[in-house]
Amino acid sequence: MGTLKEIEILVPGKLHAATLARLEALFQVHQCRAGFVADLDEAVRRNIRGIATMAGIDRAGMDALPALEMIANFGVGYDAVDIASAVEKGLMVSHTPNVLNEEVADTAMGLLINTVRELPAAEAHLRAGKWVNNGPYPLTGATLQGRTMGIYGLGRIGKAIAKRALAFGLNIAYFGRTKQNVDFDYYSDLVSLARAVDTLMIVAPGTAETANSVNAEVMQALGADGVIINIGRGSVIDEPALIAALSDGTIRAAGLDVFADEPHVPDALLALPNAVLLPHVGSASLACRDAMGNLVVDNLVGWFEAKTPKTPVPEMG
Ligand code: 8YV
Repeated sequence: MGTLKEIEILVPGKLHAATLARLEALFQVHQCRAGFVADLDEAVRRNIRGIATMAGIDRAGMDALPALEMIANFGVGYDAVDIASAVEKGLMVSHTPNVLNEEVADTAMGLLINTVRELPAAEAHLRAGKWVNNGPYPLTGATLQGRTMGIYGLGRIGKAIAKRALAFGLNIAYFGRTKQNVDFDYYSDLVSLARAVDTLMIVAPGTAETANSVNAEVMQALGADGVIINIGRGSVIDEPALIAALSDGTIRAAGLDVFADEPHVPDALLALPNAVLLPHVGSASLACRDAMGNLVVDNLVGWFEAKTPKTPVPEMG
């Protein structure tokens, strides 16, 4: 076995700067635009054994790299990696669970409070001079108090959100594939969960199973005081149905950190006063991204030194 410095790693698209620096110190690193792996010179492509990526990789990208062994995904969600192709090709895939749980849960609660108590709009009122000229910001129609939060996806991040929501005095219920050994009420389908709660916290990953699962029926079931928060993946929500539900009062408000076609946010959503919109910042603190990036590098080192990455994705068995 050679040294790590002989191993060639490809970074398609942007990567957190500290992560790139650590990778460059350890490996031979090549970079290309996201989605343009096949455009690299054959002489470069044939020696690439690992990938570190925030942007993901598709089948064509994998096919263009004949010596590829490992894909280290920057992020707990790895929907941008074509996992079926990776499994079929016998590639190792890792992700970055746990190190972002608390940061994302903090963001989720901040987004919930901003949405329910209209804090961004209240600040805009102050900055526009309206407090002085027109008087106080109107009382908010909604309160956090007395709410029941239905968590869609009670995994590691969902549980960190639940812990915080309990401290705020909220009741909690959840929906997921399996009933867990927790004290919260379980619902085996999303519509029943939505009927039982007034606040839907989406933490679900972007998979074929979850795609558009928060649809018009779920929004109807949530009801007129309903609030939807999405910190998981944009694909989980039927976005046109959400726009309609926010426009006609089927639900009260939504707080979104993720969107169907990032970084593009539909004009109809931008125009809605009852939508609080964030540019996918759930884990976006320097400290959290440093921790995620270190795990990306540790996974690559673990694979190339001992075939034991720290955090392989569940599909690796
Ligand atoms: C990152 C995320 O923004 O971990 C995830 O799944 O969505 C975020 O923490 C993303 O992975 C960066 O590429």
